[in-house]
Amino acid sequence: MNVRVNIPATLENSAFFMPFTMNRQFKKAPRLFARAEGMYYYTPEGDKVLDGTAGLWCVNAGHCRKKIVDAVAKGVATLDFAPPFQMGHPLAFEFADKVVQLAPEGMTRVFFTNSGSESVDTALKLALAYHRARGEGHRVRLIGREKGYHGVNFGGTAVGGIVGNRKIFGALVAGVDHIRHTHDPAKNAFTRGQPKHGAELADDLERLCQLHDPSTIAAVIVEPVACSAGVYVPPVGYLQRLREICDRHGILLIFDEVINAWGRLGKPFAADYFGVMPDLITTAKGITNGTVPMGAVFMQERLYQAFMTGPENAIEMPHGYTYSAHPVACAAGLGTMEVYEEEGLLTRVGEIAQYWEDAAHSLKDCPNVVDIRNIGLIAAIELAPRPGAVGARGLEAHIRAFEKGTYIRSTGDVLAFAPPLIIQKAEIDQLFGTTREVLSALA
Ligand code: PXG
Ligand code: PLP
Repeated sequence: MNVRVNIPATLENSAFFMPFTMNRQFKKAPRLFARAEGMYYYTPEGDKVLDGTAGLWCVNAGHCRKKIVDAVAKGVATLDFAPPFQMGHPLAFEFADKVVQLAPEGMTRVFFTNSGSESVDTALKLALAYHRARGEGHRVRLIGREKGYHGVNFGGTAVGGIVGNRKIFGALVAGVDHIRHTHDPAKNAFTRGQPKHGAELADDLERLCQLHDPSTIAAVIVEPVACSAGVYVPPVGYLQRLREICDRHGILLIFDEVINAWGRLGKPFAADYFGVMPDLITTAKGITNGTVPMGAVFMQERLYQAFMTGPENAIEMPHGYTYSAHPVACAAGLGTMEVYEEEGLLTRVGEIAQYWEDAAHSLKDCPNVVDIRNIGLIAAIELAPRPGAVGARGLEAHIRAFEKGTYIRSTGDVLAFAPPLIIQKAEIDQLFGTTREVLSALA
């Protein structure tokens, strides 16, 4: 397919205030994608670029999959919008019943949102409301973790632990605290899979319980594998220990699986992979293969039932979005689940994870590489920062890789890899082969 694309003469004065982007630098030298297919993006000039990041960790089945494209086209032509409050449409119920079947056992109910950020704020509100509904309205505190990323709404920014994303936005939400992150390069550098050291870092939650009194804490939210801040894999036994502490004190455990879910680790959800069951799971991204914005919050049956106790003529949860369970998103999601199931994508990563791990760690001898981390179809290569210019080396690697036809993410000086789950061995070789060339030439 050869599509003509209009390239603006210059973007330098464009009205578009780009998100999480160095606007002025980018608009002087834009990097644009004009179309996509399978494992590849194409620039407006027609150059082919291998997608090493599944878009932004979301296009798990690869790009422009016919079944999903057709489902979206049919969906939008059939029902463009339906009000979600006190009204409904069939696809919302069909999709909810479909995704709870794929969700970890016991996650029987689902609340739809339009993004990971909305899922996180929804889950935090559900946690507070759940305790209140059970007569424990004194549980008002929310606990996150250093280096956590939980989106950009106020709740998610507050429980998030990336300093640069928080510091300019004032006091955020009251009553939030954070446990320590799990990154320990002195003991765990170049670990393949889960680090051996660090389960005891979960005990930091016990410290906060003793500081605030556990009866004031509503919920703890963590990413099982923290992705956005630079890929931090949980130490062996760590998540189990968090679960035990939450159980001891009646605290809800929320797994933020916006990235981890939908096959990224070789199981449908990270909760399945690690064998630890949270009370709530937030997700988004891969739920529609990134095609139409959508997010979801899964909850255990007892949480749902706690809300179903008042008079039937009262709204049980005064929360929701204009676009909750949007019909076109539900259509995209149903098409996506069909592709995932037909191609076994929710478990395929198990077959290629070893090859992936070996390929990632083969770059250990490249200049400036100080750590390599991996799990499932996720890898991170951490570079030493240039003196006085943290992040510059990482960004330059990202740009040079793009110029060589490979798209990888950089977050600070960490390069992040998380391609579509359909990737073949030759493409894994290409991804890390290009990265080797880039790193070898990078000062
Ligand atoms: N929670 C987690 C764990 C995420 O990874 C969000 C919440 C927010 O989702 P939305 O859909 O509101 O963006 C995310 C999103 C990166 C990167 O480069 C990661 C995300 C978003 C943008 C960039 O690592 N994760
Ligand atoms: N602000 C105003 C003035 C609104 O009327 C609405 C929704 O009706 C919102 C914000 C929330 O928008 P959404 O439901 O798309 O999140």
